[in-house]
Amino acid sequence: MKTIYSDKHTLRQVKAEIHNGELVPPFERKERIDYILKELNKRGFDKPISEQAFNLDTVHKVHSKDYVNFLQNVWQKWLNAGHTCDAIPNIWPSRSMPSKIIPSNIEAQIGYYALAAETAISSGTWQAVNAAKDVALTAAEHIIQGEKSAFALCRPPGHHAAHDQFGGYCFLNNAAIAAQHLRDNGYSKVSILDVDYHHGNGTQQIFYRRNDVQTLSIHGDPDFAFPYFLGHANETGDDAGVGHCFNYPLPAGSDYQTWSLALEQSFTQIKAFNAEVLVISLGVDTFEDDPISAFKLRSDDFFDYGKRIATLGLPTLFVMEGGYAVEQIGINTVNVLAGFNSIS
Ligand code: 6XA
Ligand code: ZN
Repeated sequence: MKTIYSDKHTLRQVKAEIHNGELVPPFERKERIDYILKELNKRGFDKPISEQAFNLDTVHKVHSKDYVNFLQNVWQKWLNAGHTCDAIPNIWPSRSMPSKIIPSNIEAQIGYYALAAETAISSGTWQAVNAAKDVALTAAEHIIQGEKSAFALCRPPGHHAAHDQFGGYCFLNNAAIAAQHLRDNGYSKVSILDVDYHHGNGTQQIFYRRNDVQTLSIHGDPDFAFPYFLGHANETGDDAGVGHCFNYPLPAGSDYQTWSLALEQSFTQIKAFNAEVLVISLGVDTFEDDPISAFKLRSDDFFDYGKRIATLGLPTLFVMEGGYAVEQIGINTVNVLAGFNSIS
C-alpha cells in the first residue's frame, strides 16, 4: 500500500486550542505525523510519495466557493486588521440571530464560517489545508489507476469540515473531496466509512441529499461527544439521499467488542449498497489512552479491524483523521493498514 504525504502540513502550527475552558497546547499537532511516518518506515511500508498539485474544481463540488475563498484569504485579512496572533472564532450567527449575510468584518466572518471555537487559524494554515487536499486527491488517483489500496496521510484532518464551515481541526473535507474525485472518475457508488471516535458531521452533511455516496460513521454518542449536534442514529439522509446515511453512536467506555459489532453492521449496509470503492476516514482516537476520547480500543484491535475491512474486497482509500495519543498514533494507524494488507 502506497502512502501519500506532504511536508507542507508543518506550515500549520497553531499556538493553542480552547479545551475545557482553558487555552492548552493543541492536541492536533505536527508530531502526530512524525510518529506515523516513523512507524510506516519501521514496519517496511514503501517510502511515502509526495502529493501532486490539483486545482480547486473538485473542492468546489463539495464546498461553497465563498467558503474556499474565505479559507484562502482569511489569514491575510486577519493581519490587515492589525492582529499578530492566531485567529480564534468567538461569535456566531446563532439561533437567536440566524443571519445569512456574510459579514465583511473579519472577526465576524471567521465566526460565520466556524462551527466550533477550538480550531485556530495561523499563518500557513491554507497552504497545509490545500496540500492535505492534494494528498487525498493523489491517493484517490492511485485507486483510479488500479491500486487496491492507498493511504492519504492528511494533516489537517477533514471529516468535520462541512459544505461551508470549519471546526474540529478540519477545514477542507479530504475524504469527501477524494470520494467526489472517485465519483468523477468511473466509480458510480462510493461508501465513506468513518471510524474516527468523533462523528463525521461534515461528510454526512455534504452527501446528505445524495444517493451516489453512502456515509457511515461509528462514534461517541453526540449526547456526550463532540460535535454534539449531529450523529444520531435517526439521521438517515434527505431527498434522494434517504437511506444513504448510517450512524452508529456508541456509549462512553465502549470496548472493541461493542465497537466491532457496529463495524459489522456498517459492512451489511456497504454490501447492500453495492459500493464499488471504499473511503475510510481513519481516526485512531478510539484508542483507550486517547486524551480527548472515551472508547477503549487496544492497539491489537486496530490490526483486527484493518483485516476485517479488507474482507469487503473493495478498493480502499484510507484518509487520516484524528488520534491524539501521540506516542501510539503510529502503531495504531499502521496496525489498521497492516491488518488490511495481511489478507489482501
Ligand atoms: C474539540 C474536539 C475536536 C475533535 C476533533 C477530532 N473539543 N475529530 O478528533 O475527529
Ligand atoms: Zn476524532
